[in-house]
Amino acid sequence: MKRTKPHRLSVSTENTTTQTQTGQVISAHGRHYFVELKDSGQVVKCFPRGKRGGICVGDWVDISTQGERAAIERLHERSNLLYRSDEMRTKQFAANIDRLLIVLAAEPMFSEDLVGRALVAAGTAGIEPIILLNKADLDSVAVARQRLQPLADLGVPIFEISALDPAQVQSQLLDLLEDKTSLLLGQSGMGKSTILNALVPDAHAHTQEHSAALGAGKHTTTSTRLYHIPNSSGKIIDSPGFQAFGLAHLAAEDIVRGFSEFHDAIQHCKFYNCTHRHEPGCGVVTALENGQIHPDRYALYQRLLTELESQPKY
Ligand SMILES: Nc1nc2c(ncn2[C@@H]2O[C@H](COP(=O)(O)OP(=O)(O)O)[C@@H](O)[C@H]2O)c(=O)[nH]1
Ligand SMILES: [Mg+2]
Ligand SMILES: [Zn+2]
Repeated sequence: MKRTKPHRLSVSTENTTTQTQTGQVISAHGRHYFVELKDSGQVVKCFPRGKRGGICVGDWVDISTQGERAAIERLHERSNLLYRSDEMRTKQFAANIDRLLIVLAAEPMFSEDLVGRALVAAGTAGIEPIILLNKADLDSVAVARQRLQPLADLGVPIFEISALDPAQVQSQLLDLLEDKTSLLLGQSGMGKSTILNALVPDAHAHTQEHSAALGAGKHTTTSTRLYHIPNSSGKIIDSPGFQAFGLAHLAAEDIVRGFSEFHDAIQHCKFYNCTHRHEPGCGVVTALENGQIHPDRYALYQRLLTELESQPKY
């Protein structure tokens, strides 16, 4: 669909045709975005038309280009959106994701609380989670493996990898990533950028080691970015680390849904509106007492509900 616009003095008269094209947002930088065009693969710097916030990496958009200028005109409907909310602010991780790759390591030791939250967020957004237990070359991996046992028991797939061995990472992960868009998520220092480098050698993602070698001090990924995996139809998104993972945007029912091990137990609750805390005849509390629900998971559930209740109401 082509439309001719009247010439304006400030614009080059060579190209005044407005073109509308579809593309995917591959990185977001506050005011502007980089969009990869679906047809040509060309990457275009775009500004949102007007005050349209909320566009994030992974989004499909229609853009219009006129000469050198490109504007995002329309945001396509998303299949999902992964985000967190902390202290009244929401932070979007990425949209249209098939897989959440939760990257963990024993050095520094990962936080079980944050992993639990990421799993709840994935569950409620309908995104399949996979845990990548990285730095498997270190002896300390045994401690991490043990701490992950409750999640392994729940059926969350766990892959042990060493990102320092790219050939091994490729043989373990490439099949899994084929045809999918996967998001690398985890605390900083767990090895996300190193895994990305193993899968996308020309991503040149700055790892901390890289910069340390250059004497530039620690460098951490500061923005989210989508990459194509070479010789694969898979896409992978690297993201900055996070220290908090608030879920206050979720309703209590969403939180419950994020705990798959509660599902059967809930069938036995006496009250239909049971919050699974102090109600008599609660199936979840019974399952906890019988050792069918792990106490750490139940404690996380209680923390999430308490946080939800302490949110200001509008
Ligand atoms: N021993 C070991 N170190 C790793 C491994 N993967 C990453 N690292 C190191 O861990 C540090 C943090 O890695 P980085 O990829 O920047 O983590 P990110 O913050 O999650 O992106 C760097 O010094 C990496 O060299 C691994 O599999 N084994
Ligand atoms: Mg990084
Ligand atoms: Zn209950």
